[in-house]
Amino acid sequence: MRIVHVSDTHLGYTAYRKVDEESGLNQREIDVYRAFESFVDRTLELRPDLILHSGDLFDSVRPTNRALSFAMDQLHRVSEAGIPMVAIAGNHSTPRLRETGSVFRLFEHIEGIYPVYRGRLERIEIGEMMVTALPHSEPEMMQRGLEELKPSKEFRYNVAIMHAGVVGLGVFRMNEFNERLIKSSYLRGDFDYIALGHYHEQVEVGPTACYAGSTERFSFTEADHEKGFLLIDLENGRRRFEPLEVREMLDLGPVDAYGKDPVALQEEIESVLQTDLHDRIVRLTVRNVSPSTYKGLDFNRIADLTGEALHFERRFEVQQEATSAQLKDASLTSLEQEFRAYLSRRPVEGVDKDRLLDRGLYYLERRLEGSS
Ligand SMILES: [Mn+2]
Repeated sequence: MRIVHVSDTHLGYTAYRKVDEESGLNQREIDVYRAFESFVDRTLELRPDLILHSGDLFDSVRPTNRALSFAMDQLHRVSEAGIPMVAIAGNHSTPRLRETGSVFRLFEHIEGIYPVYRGRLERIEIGEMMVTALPHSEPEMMQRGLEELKPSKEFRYNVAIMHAGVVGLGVFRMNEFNERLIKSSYLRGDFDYIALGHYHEQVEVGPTACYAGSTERFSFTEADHEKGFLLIDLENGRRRFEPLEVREMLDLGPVDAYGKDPVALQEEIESVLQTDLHDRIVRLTVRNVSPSTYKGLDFNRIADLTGEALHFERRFEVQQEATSAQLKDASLTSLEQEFRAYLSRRPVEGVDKDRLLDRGLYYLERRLEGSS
């Protein structure tokens, strides 16, 4: 009995300005589709008995028609090959408001595809195997699901599938608004396998529990990750990582500018950029830059040197008197953190600050869901 475990495919994701010349579409959107298609190609060769997709199939609650029809085509390929697939909803594909409805409903009409998206634990029997699936759910339903999570003695094989961060000896989370976190003690060793989704790096987190990681790189924190999916043999517990070829991402630096004049710093930056950047996604971080050194840098030259990259962003941390602030291309750690920090600095009169924080986060989350 062999299963393929894949996760966090984020179909419909777009980033940067580069457009694919052939299709006229955003290059990263195409990259993400290609990674998924290669996963399906490879899986059809491997012919496992079951595919588990542990969440965030789509990047947003309301995928575009293009992302949706792409997913439909690929799931039909899987269905026609006669390989059953259980796919659970993750936090990126679960509407906060029930009435929004889930796009996963459409997959119920594809033979052999079992979408799990109703915000509660469900059990699916596939031959000799029981799949216990816990999709992204409201916290109390998540908790209830965790308490009901046990293998069934009546089945020869028992696997579980969940979408959440895990906290225990290690912490595996994405720091997103609506993520759910579960204690590692719930990752019972008496399941033959527990397929986890949400955390984007492939990692083992329990005796039989693994994150498959995402199929593409979605942020610079993933620059060094290998991307792919897992093949698990339930007879002997062996797991094999199947890599997917995806676009390279380079997180260069940090270069420390402390005490350097513009000429010296420029030289060091240029030497760091002496690497193959062609078609890659590149970021350069330079720390402790004084305002006068910053003004003396040759940014046109830096732009020339990085012109071949698919995307280049520079993160210069320029010192301002006692503090240091980021200039240009500063990416917010997370909107939530920004908002929390902002509120904590502001005096608020007449309303309860915690309530205000709650409401603010609620609206931010809804806004994020509305965007695609
Ligand atoms: Mn997720």
